[in-house]
Amino acid sequence: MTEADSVTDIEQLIRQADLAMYESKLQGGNSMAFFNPEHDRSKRKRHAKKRQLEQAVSENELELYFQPKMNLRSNEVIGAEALLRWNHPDKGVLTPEQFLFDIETPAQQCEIGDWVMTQAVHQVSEWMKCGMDIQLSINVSSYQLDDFNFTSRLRALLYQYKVPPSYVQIEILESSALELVERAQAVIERCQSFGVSVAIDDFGTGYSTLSYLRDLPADVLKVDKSFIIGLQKDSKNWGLLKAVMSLASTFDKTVVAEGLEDWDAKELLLEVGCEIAQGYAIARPMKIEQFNRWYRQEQVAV
Ligand code: G
Ligand code: MN
Repeated sequence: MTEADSVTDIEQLIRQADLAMYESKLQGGNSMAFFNPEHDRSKRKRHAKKRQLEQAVSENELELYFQPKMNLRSNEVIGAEALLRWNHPDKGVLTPEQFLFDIETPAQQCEIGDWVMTQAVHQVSEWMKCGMDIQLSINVSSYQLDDFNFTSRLRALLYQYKVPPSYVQIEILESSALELVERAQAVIERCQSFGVSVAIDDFGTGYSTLSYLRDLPADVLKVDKSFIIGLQKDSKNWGLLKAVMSLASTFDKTVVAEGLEDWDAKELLLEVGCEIAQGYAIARPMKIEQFNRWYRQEQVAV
């Protein structure tokens, strides 16, 4: 062991003893506490992740991708969904599933959600300036649903960027809507009161009961991709989709099929009356420049 090593070791020991003392004080003092290396490691890891994500925002590493939604009967592009990506300096392009679960504080979750919403509304206003009338869907997390400022913030953004509310749709995961039924109900009603429509995302995966379908006043059901991928080979999913279409018609909701990966499923969707779809067969989520090029080509083709 070198002299430098032993100095570090002593400093480390003092730091660890200090942490244990702090822990004991947290317990009200006059108690014993031991330094726990496992807790220390996971705490450091959490801090590192939090810092990395703060850096991602400040270094402009977050980016929105855009995936179109299409009417399969008319071949018209009827809107798009904004999808968050993190251009991670070491790990490449990450999807929200790969990093949002790591964020533990509701405040940081809301901060990212707010960044997405601001960029999305701004993008709609940019499209409007060049004559592209595209309704954009924005994913909203359960943390945002639980934030009492959410709807007024959305309204303020629409006002700031002069975007008509009908050009924006929010998507709430079925699982978050079920977790916070009353909040979801309030947010949906509030959004609709000023003209923003609401979709229930990943529909069919959140153990939804029929009473929620009746009580949640959403405009759109986005049937989860697990029911649509390989539809042409799966009669059970086909049966479920038919049942969803019939329920949707009873409750006056529009259905969007997500995960259309294969054009072979198109006729089946149209046969049950599901006209709107999103998925790799139409286009993958694209960076803004690519999306704009794609959209212009589609306009020429229609
Ligand atoms: O849950 P939500 O609908 O927001 O999920 C959208 C995600 O699904 C995006 O990350 C997008 O990349 C992915 N996605 C979009 N279209 C398809 C598709 O056709 N197949 C599959 N497997 N994933 C898709
Ligand atoms: Mn979505």
